[in-house]
Amino acid sequence: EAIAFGLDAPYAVEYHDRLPSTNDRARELAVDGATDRVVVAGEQTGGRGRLDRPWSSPSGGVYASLLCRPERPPAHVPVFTLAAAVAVTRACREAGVDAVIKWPNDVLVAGSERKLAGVLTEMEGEADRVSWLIVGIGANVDVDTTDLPETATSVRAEGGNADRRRFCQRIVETFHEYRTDPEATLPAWREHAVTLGRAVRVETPGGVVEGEAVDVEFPGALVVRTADGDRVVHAGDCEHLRPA
Ligand code: BT5
Repeated sequence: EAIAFGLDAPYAVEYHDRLPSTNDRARELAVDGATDRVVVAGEQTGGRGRLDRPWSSPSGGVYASLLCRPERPPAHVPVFTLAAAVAVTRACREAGVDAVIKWPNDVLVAGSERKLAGVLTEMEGEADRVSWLIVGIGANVDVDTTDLPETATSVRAEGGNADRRRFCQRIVETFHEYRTDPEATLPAWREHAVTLGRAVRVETPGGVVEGEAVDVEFPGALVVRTADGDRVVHAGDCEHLRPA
């Protein structure tokens, strides 16, 4: 049985000590007609990343899925993913860790570029309107790095304040701020991004794009300056080719 997490947030919170995946639980709630919920778990047994990659979800991390029904067309959904990345980055910085965003949604530690957090967005939409949107956030907060992949780190390991409740609360508050004003997301995202100005290699569904990342465009596309001109990349896995 779910118990309240006690966040002071504009979303009803459902807390579970352990779930397979908070995104899957949020989807059940969405299908039942719910909205404005946050599902939080203490740990996950089947945490998912993008493209069905696994997400290590040991106890001590923050695993949260926000369910809402923004009055927007499905094409605008990427902006909510960027908003979640901004929210996590801010929470990390407030916890004392210098976090940056790698396009589109990886939150890394500045310098080492080890991964602190990721975002998995899922939705169902009609032609002109999102029916439901689930923004799932996994953040390594009070976690020992031995429980994480080699490329990962945690707020605790970086010397930050590992108060999970506060971290989660700040994520929800910031996400809500941009949910109600999605156009404000991009300036905030640019401010925190480490990808802009960098040489990148992006694996897109349509092939590899290499060049300099020059900007991000609404609702979240990366503009890459290639030898053959500017390419607008809507989705893909991005790799920074050289250290900053
Ligand atoms: C992501 O995928 O970064 C999105 C992760 C979203 C997880 C949240 S937790 C709450 C909600 N419920 C879910 O089931 N999911 C969401 P992607 O960009 O595909 O990155 C996945 C890759 O990151 C993996 O292939 C690993 O290399 C690495 N990885 C796995 N677990 C990690 C962790 N805890 N910290 C850092 N990196 C990790």
